[in-house]
Amino acid sequence: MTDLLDVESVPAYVASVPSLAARLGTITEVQEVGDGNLNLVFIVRDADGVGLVLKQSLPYVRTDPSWPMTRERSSREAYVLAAHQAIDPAHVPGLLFYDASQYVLALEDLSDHQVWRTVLNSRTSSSPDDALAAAALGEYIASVGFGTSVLGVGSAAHKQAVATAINPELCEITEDLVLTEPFVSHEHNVVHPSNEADVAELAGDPDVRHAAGLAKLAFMTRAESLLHGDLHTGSVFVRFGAEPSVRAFDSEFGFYGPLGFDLGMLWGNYVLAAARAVAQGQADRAASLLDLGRVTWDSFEATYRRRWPSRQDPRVYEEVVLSSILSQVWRDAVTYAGAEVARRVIGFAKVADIETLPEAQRVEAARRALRAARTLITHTLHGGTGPNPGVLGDVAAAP
Ligand code: SR1
Ligand code: MG
Repeated sequence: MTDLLDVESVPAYVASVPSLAARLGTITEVQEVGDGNLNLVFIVRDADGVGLVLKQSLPYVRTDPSWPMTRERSSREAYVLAAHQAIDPAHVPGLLFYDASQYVLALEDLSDHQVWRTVLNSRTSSSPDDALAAAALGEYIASVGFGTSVLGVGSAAHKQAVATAINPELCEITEDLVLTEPFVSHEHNVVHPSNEADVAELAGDPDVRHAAGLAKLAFMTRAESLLHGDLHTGSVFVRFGAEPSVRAFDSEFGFYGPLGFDLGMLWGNYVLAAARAVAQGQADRAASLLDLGRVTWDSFEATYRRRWPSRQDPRVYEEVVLSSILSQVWRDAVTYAGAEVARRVIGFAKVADIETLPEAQRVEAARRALRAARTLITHTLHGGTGPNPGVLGDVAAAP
């Protein structure tokens, strides 16, 4: 029997878990701060300001309660978080405790951080802080991508982990929302009437559906690394200043998939932020947002190359294999970036980058984003080779 937590019941819940109760004095503050599509999130603090976060999955989609959703996603998030924490603790929140019977994760309190998307959307000029975050995420993606792959753990451990970490229900959401629905007619697809022709241009391009189909197959079949699975700028906490910190949270969509997926999700969100900036008349800032793609790639590649000498079975994994892996990751990432842009403009889970703009700017940002999406999705199919770290800037500069 599970009970949904609320601000009144949280103190009793904490008291019932000795390891959590020991962390806090008398609880003086409980706030529900969940603003995502899926879960309840509480920040709990004592009189000294010591805090922790409780995250509990609901049995349905928070933003659409008629849509049932497995609560086992909490176990998957706990698994991914623990695995990523073991490899790259600096870039994820600490997992303090997991309660499988109540679907509750207790997490490190990061309320001195902000959600990166919120920070990006509030800026009016570019900031070197964003490059810092982009580089940290490249490091994270490469560290956990390499560290959970066959190259990092070897054949038997990888096979076992792939089996343990299956996440069919949440993968199906991504297969539908990211890799199918934006390219077909679907009730989830809603755009401003002035953008309908832009959507028709994208969805009417047979190369877009061809590339999306291949990307979907790869997502469903290529169990390379334990991914975060939903690495958009709203899944990243940042703290800038004297003690910078960048943490990828909300890994409930995690599973073993193509490594380029996490990179592509992030790149797609840089494009969305840039589309917003252009529509706001901030062309220079848009260019620096697109350059974050290069920053993340450079840091990803450098980190991956640093880890490469520790690979399992170097008998056949020679340097030439490293180059091929990096090219494959890059090609996958470009396609997934395009799919992410398209679905955030067209589909069920839209983003504040576009949605909070005044109407005329919103239409312009959506139009630019959809054009970029089309170019990105078809880039590899049209012969685009890589790694080309500047691809996002190239796409934006295309006529
Ligand atoms: C029904 S879930 C919709 C979206 O929210 C999550 O954050 C994922 O991005 C998912 O695609
Ligand atoms: Mg999320």
